[in-house]
Amino acid sequence: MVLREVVVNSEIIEYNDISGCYILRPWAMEIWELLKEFFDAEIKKLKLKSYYFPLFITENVVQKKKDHFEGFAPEVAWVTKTGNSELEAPIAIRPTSETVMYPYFAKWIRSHRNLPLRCNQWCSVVRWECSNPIPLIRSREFLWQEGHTVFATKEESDEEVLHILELYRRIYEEFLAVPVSKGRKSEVEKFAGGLYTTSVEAFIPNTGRGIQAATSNCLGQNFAKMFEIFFEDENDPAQKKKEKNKRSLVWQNSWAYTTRSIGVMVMTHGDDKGLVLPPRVAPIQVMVIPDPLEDADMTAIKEVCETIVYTLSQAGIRADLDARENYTPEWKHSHWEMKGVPLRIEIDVKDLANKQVRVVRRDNGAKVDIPSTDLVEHVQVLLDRIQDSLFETAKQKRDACIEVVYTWDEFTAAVNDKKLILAPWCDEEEVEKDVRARTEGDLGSAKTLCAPFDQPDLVEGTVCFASGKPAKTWSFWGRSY
Ligand code: 87F
Repeated sequence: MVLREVVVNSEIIEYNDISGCYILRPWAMEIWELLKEFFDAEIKKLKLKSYYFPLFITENVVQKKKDHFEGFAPEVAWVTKTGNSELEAPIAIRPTSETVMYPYFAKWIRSHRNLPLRCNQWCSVVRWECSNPIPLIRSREFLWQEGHTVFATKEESDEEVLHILELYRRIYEEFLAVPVSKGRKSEVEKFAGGLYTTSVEAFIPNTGRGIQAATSNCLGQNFAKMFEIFFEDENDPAQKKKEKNKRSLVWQNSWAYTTRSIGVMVMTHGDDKGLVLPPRVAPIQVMVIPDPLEDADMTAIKEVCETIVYTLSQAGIRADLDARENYTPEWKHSHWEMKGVPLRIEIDVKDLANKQVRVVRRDNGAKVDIPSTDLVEHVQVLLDRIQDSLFETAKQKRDACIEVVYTWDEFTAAVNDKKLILAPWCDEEEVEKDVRARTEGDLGSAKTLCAPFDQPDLVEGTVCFASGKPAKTWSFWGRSY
């Protein structure tokens, strides 16, 4: 089933009358909240504090910081009117919050005692994309967390970039069961305002496209210069003596992941029956469905079902009962399959008599009868197995798409084959631009995804597949979302 159908049929989203805008239904919001619970707890260990900055940006800030918005300008949405009157100056809706936050960072930071400053906010942002919208993957408004941190030294900043990137890897691999590669973005693909950008990159075998799953940027001191964010440095002897104009520029990071993560998970695991949810992010992990055969003692069956849900819930498993009488068990089976619930428990009179239940896995359809007495243990084991198996399967499929190429001909053939390409290259901006131009077509052009941190050996004398110059790094290439 294609993404557009799965997300609607499984009640993840509903389409809205504005193109590129979607209603996130509880099935999406509960997944988002589970991810948020993990991520928030982790960043609080890193002493991140919650903030909320306004949605609106004044025009003069946008104008003043043109360089930062350059290239992004066509995507910025503006409010120009209230009621019937035109605003004196239009107000932008945040596409990201650097320009909203950093003037206040400049105000709040005076000395080394104000550092580090660590700020995170959960909010939505608006980017008025004109290319074809895709639910959760490319929408005009989306939810994210944006972390913005300020340090006295580059070392602290570098260390945090990688720590956050590892949290993003865990969100994808340990929660969403989606394999990702950590790496560094090329000069063309990095956040232009920053020093360097790291990312986790996923790949969708069915469509043969790479997708940026989250980014963690080291901004260096570029924004500090633009927004005049200085501090008095105790380690600088000149500053200790309070000499004028001897303040230091701060070092900054910014990082984000978005509701796109849910879209990547849906595309990775979905099948012909609909959504397949990894247990760790499934709002309901086990759905109990009574099977009322003729003449069955429904009261007894229901009681057992309720006890099961209670017992599983007490053990910390997210379980629920579908006791609706106006739907058949068959209808319920396909409904909860469509919604991707990892395990279904079926109970009929025979099971009741045998003191057992039938457990059915969503991911592979396997059915097992389990004695009611050791249910919790069995369910726990099954949920863990499903989680692992979804990741392993996705990883095998992704790895099967990786193609190592050395020459331009191999490269273009692999692009046409929708591969995730790993190629030696010279790491030059002009060469990447040239590759883009030469591969431009209806499906878009080939770009770098990242230079993976996990580098194969680069044998002395290896040349760039595109320019023939000495290769400096291995890089992932492919068409992307
Ligand atoms: C669209 C319109 C205006 C992306 C935009 O990576 C500005 C922008 O700055 C823009 N689209 N960006 C880059 C965002 C960079 C940065 N922001 C904070 C991140 C992480 C979170």
